[in-house]
Amino acid sequence: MKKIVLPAVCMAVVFGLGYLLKLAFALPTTTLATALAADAGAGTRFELADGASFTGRGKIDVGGEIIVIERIKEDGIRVTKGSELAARANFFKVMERGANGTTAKAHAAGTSVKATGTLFFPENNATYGDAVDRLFYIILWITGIAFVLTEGFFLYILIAFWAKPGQRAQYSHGNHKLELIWTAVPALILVALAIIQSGMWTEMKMNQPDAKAPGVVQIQVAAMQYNWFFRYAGNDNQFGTADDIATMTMRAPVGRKIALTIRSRDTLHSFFLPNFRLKQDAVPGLAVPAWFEAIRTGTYQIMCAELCGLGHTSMGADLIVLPSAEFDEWAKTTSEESAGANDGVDRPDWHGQNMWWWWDSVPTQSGFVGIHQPR
Ligand SMILES: [Cu+2]
Repeated sequence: MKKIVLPAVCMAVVFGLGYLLKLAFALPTTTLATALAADAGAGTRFELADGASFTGRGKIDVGGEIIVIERIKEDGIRVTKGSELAARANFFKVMERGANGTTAKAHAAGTSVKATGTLFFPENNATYGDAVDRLFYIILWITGIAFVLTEGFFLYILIAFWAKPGQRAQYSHGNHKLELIWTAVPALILVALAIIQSGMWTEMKMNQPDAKAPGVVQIQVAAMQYNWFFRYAGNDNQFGTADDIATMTMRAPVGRKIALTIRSRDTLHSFFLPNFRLKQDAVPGLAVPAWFEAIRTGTYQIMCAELCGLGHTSMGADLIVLPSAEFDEWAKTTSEESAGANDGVDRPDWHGQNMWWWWDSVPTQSGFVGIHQPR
């Protein structure tokens, strides 16, 4: 009996410590700031206190039980039943509800909305983000169970075989059968994981959006110690012309594919959008494609995730996800302003940086998927 109690206690201790850690890092809750329009049909718009928003069509019955929303496709959110709103992990949940089934307007504002970020992740805002998170949790469970078992066993060994006076230590040469098992099992798990995630990898890395397809927004991303530079083709849809938009804040429309070409002018950087589960190295000499599609508007962080020098920690920018029409308006106006400011001269500077000698000097063809990116 004692043989079981001690290992069990040891494992419980390890597990308990892990759980305490999880509690210590619990996430805050955000608030539904406004919900416009009363009820059914009217294109209810929801805004969260942290600046995110989405537009729903159909009913939201915050005071009652079920929220029924059809998300409007033009706003970038797949049309789904609203009952999924609470069920789907990476959208938000309405946690507190009014007393009876009245309208959204009456009850929604001020409603506590739990951010669906977790201990490990901020809220997801990418169409493929759920899949990434699912893979993470599968791996976390596997490694978590292995961690508790091995650390618990370690603790048990420490206590059970504590030095006693007059007792000599034993020497062991190991056990071939055991070693074979604990090598083969992880190898099999790795192979299984590789198979499970291959579809997701294909979607994220191989199926790059067709940059010329309608609705797709192309953005050239240049990393340079210690800033991110972004460039849009502008109204003529042609890079390298006077009406290019050069900016250090990235803007993107919700619900449309954003095709990025990421390059570095000096050293290794890594273009990281935590909310979009997108992390892609910027490699000198390569033009690396990446893409995402936002499911919600709002302002999000862009970071550098590769130690690139003394200023690495401050190498960040904002990504502002706008409603589609608002983005188009911004792009049109800003492109016209650029054309004016550049006096119609092609190959304009990038936000005060003369990038063209460099941009033209290295190949713009991707090193790992072999797709051509227009200059
Ligand atoms: Cu960097």
